Amino acid sequence: MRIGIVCYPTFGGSGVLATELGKALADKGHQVHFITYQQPVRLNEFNANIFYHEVRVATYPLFDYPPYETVLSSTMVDVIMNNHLDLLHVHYAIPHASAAYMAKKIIETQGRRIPVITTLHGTDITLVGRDKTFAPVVSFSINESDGITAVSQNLRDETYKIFDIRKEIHVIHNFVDVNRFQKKPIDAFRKVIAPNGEKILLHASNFRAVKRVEDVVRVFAEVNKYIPGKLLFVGDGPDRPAAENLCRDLGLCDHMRFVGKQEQMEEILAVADLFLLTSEYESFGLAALEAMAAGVPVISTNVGGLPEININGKTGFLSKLGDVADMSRHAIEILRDPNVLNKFKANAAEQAKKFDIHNIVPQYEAMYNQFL
Ligand code: GMT
Repeated sequence: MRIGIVCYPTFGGSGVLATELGKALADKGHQVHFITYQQPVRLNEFNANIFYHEVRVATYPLFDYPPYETVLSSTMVDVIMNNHLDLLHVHYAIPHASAAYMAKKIIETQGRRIPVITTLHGTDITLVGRDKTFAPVVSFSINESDGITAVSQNLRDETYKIFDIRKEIHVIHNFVDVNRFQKKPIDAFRKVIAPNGEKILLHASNFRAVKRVEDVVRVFAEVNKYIPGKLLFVGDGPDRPAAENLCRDLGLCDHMRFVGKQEQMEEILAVADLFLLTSEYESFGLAALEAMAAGVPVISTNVGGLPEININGKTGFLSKLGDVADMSRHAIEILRDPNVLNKFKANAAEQAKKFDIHNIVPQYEAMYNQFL
């Protein structure tokens, strides 16, 4: 098939998932055309079946707000027509689903039809999408998509609750290439982070308010009273200064490192002992799944789709939102006994296999075939 993939090119989960899907489809012999405003961060190796089309918005003195969505639709039309695409798969509803609707209508005037699949990722529904400044367009463009997928059962249910969706939403869980995350820890790297054999705790996100990164710091502060530890923060975003301030207030800066945006998550996860995810909402929690694939147990909140991947008392623990005491207690329970830690590590790695790339990508292919 010739497939167009529209996504955000950044480190956010939807962009990562869309890029990994495109790469996997290309490996299976499909021709994949990425359409976005920047080379996606995980699109970092050459593949003869992968093409990248940049959406370039021209500036003009009249435009206080450059019309990205218009240019995106025009680029979609151009790529569909000139590369004879069979199907368009858009990730994250805003503004990709409405831009795809416009492109689809334009090419219909030229006698071409193309199915549009929209994958809902999370905040496009539960946070941004439900805001009344977006909601009518989001709802309309989801209903106008030929196929709709959600990355968890929870997100599917939330979408039906929030919008009047009259079509079937198929759940296709996010996936991970388990093989890629089974890296041996680099001893020298571990020694730099934890020179005295401290346990390494990890958080990776875009540091948005929804992640509650200050709770991560508080959990670590509590754990560190009983178990010598180091906390690695991967990623960047608006709440990073708040996390840094809190670590200064608590006198913990020597125990924490903010390593910024990183592409080689598998190398970092290979040295980690525990992953912390304290979010207010996660439709799925791809970062947690990547941790589990690397054999890292997860301490998380019990929100959204997280209970669909993190099994309480087995692959980690689930706590109520904001319950720092409970999360700390569970983290200590896992970390204090090497036998317990090893059991949780093995369980986490085993659970991740259910979401392996080889099990999930065929579900997308089956869906494409259904709409072609
Ligand atoms: O807000 C984010 O964390 C980024 C966002 C995105 O779309 O880039 O992530 C969402 O999609 C990911 C991939 O499907 C999910 O794993 C995340 O749970 C989801 N984030 C939220 O629901 C907050």
